[in-house]
Amino acid sequence: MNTYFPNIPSVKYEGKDSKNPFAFKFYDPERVILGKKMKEHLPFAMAWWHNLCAAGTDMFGRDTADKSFGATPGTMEHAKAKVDAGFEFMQKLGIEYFCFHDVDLVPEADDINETNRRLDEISDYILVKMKETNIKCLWGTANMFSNPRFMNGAGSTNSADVFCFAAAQIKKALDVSVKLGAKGYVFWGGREGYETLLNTDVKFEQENIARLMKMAVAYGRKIGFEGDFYIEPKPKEPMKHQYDFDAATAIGFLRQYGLDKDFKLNIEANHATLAGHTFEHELRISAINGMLGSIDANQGDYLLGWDTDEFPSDVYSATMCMYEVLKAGGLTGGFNFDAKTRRPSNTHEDMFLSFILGMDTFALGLIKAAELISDGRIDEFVKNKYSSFESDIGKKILSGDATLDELSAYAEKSASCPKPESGKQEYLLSVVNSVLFN
Ligand code: XUL
Ligand code: CO
Repeated sequence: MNTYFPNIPSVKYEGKDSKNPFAFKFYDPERVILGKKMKEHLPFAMAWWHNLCAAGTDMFGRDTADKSFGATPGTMEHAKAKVDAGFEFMQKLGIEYFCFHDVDLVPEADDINETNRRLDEISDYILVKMKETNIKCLWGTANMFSNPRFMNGAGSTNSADVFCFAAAQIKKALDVSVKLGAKGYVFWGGREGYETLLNTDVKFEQENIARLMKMAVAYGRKIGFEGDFYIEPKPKEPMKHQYDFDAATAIGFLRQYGLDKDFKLNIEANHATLAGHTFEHELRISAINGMLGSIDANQGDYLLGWDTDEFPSDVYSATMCMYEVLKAGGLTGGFNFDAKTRRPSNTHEDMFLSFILGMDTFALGLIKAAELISDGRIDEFVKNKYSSFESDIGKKILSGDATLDELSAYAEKSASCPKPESGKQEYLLSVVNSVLFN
């Protein structure tokens, strides 16, 4: 320890009055909420790519941060330095999981055989660290969007050769994920979509994506992967239209191609808002379909409108998220901070301060969501709202025995037009405020 971040102590819970920037104000891992420890409610994960690889490059400017960790980028020494720095980072914050793309771990070589050899070497190295620290892998994935070969898509490509390269990358990423004991395997279809329908056979592309996913499931199960496969919906960016537009679209796709037993969804907050939904909407749609698997915890910016991948600071949104998660009985996956420090927040200290912000925000969200549930006024309102279906004609409708003739006769007999009751949105919002700021 203390090799890469010598000036940063292990981060501990000090309570809300603490002014220590390197302390948690709300995340108290051992605190029990609704019968479970906070750290069990919130299995946090570090995203290898943002935290250990991305150094601030954006569309208009180069790196602002130093992520060399004392080694020359593009070498295996650098890949190993990132492992060492990453494990020191996670240990100091008490983060128990990480997520990775294949090419986050090692520099990609021109020859796929060499890339795979490097992946073997680095995963051996990571495995030793995992055993020493008890840090685990939440999920792995293959980056099938950065390399120019995927410019026309991976599963959706027009080239059978490129399709085979995508298959090869998935096979290796699954091998590494299984070797590291990952709980999940993610498909985020960054290039699975189109810029114009004029050059695109949508049906062909979607069928081929499904074929690739089926092969991945068959291979994964063959090598002993027992976890969940995930689709991570996103409506656009980099493509104009991406096929996994939102939770409902992805669920429809999975059911259409018989993939729904092996897949769940990985819901990312910023992707939800890009799709014109709230984070909680995407979580609710996933949960009611039995497909809420994991979360990419971040937030966007309504003024910028693109995928800014900011660390979560919005307690209101985190509360609504945790309300959905608690109601769904928790996640099988975890909370991966798919988030990056702002470009001018370019120091190693900023990496820690960002995670402290994100972890405290979700801790507050958990505390407040549990209070909302214990308060009971929202649940009570919703239950009463639908109470007309608990007896008489409503009960009959739910039983599935009612016919249109019968219901029409019922309405004709009542004759006078029914008066709907208030939805009381403003009252419910004031309940939320009173719990948030009690
Ligand atoms: C991109 C994104 C990805 C996925 C994994 O918007 O969220 O980092 O989480 O490929
Ligand atoms: Co993501």
